[in-house]
Amino acid sequence: MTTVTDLYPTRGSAEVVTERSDPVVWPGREVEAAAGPWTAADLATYERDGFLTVDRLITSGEAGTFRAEVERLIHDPALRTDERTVTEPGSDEVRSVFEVHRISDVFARLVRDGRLVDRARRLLGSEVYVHQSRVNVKPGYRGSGFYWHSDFETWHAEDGLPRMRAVSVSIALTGNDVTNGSLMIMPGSHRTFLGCAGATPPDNYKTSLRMQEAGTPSDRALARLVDEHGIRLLTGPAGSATWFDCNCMHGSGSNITPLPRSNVFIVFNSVENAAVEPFAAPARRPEFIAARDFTPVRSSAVTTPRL
Ligand code: 6CS
Ligand code: FE
Repeated sequence: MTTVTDLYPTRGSAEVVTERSDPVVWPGREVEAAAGPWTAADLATYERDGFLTVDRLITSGEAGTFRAEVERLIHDPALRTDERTVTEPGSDEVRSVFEVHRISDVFARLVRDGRLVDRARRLLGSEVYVHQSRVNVKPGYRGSGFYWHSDFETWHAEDGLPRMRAVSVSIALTGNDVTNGSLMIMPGSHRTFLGCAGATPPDNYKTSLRMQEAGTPSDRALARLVDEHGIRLLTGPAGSATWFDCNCMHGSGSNITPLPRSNVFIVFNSVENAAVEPFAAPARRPEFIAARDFTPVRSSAVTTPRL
C-alpha cells in the first residue's frame, strides 16, 4: 500500500503551524481554457482572501423551494432518528442534516447544477466530486454556533484528504444577517495551516458534529490569527452564497433571534485529491460525512451564464 506524505501534521501533543504548500486557485488546462463563471478579479480575490461571495447564486424562488425541502426533511420521522440528522445540544431541534445530496432529489439536482460545478471545477482545476453536503438549520431562539476551526484540519485528520484542494459553498436559504449567527471568516487565514493539539478520540464525529473539540485552535493561536487577519462577517439575502477555501479559519455564533439562519453547505473536492486513510484519527468517518465514491459530478443542463 503506498503511503501518502503527511504535509500538514495535526492532533499531536502540541500546536504546530505549517505554511500552505498548495495553490489556492488550482491550475488546470481544460478548466482554464473555458471563459468560466469567474472573472479574473473574482479569482484574485479568492486567492488573496480565501473566500468570495456571490450575491445571487440561486434565485429567491429556488431558495424558497429549498427551504420547503429542508422543512420536509426535518419533519420526516424516519430521518429524525437517522444518524445523518444532528440535533441541537440543548433541545431536540435539528441542527444539521448530512448527505442531503443523496437523500433529497432537490439537493441532488443542486450539486449537479452548472452554476455550482463549473465554479468548483475552475477553483480546483479539475473534475470534482462531493465530499460532503449538509443543511445547517440554525433555528431561531436557540440555534447553536460552530466554534472556530479549519474544515481542512478535520478533513485531513479524520477523512484523509491529502491536499488543500477542496472548496465549500454555503448558500443562504434564509437571510444571513448581522444578528442571527452568520458565517465569520478570517481573510487570508487559508495560507497557514494550524495543526491542533490533542489526539482524535474514537468515534469523534458522534460529538464533534454537535460541538467540535478536537481540531479547534488554542485561545493564544486564535488571538494571533485575529490580530493578523481580522474577522469578516458574511451576510446576505436568501440566494446569496459564500465560496470558501477548505483551510479558512471560520466559525459562527449562536442564534438567539426568532429568525432562523439556514444554509445548504456543499463541499467539492478535486478527483485528484481523493480521500485516503485518515492522517490523525483511529478510523475513517462514515460515508454520510466523508464520501468514498469519487465519481466526478456531471453538470446538469443549467450552465453558468457567460459573464
Ligand atoms: O466535521 C466536519 O466535516 C464538519 N464540521 C464543521 C464544523 N464544518 C465542516 C464540516 O461540515
Ligand atoms: Fe466548517
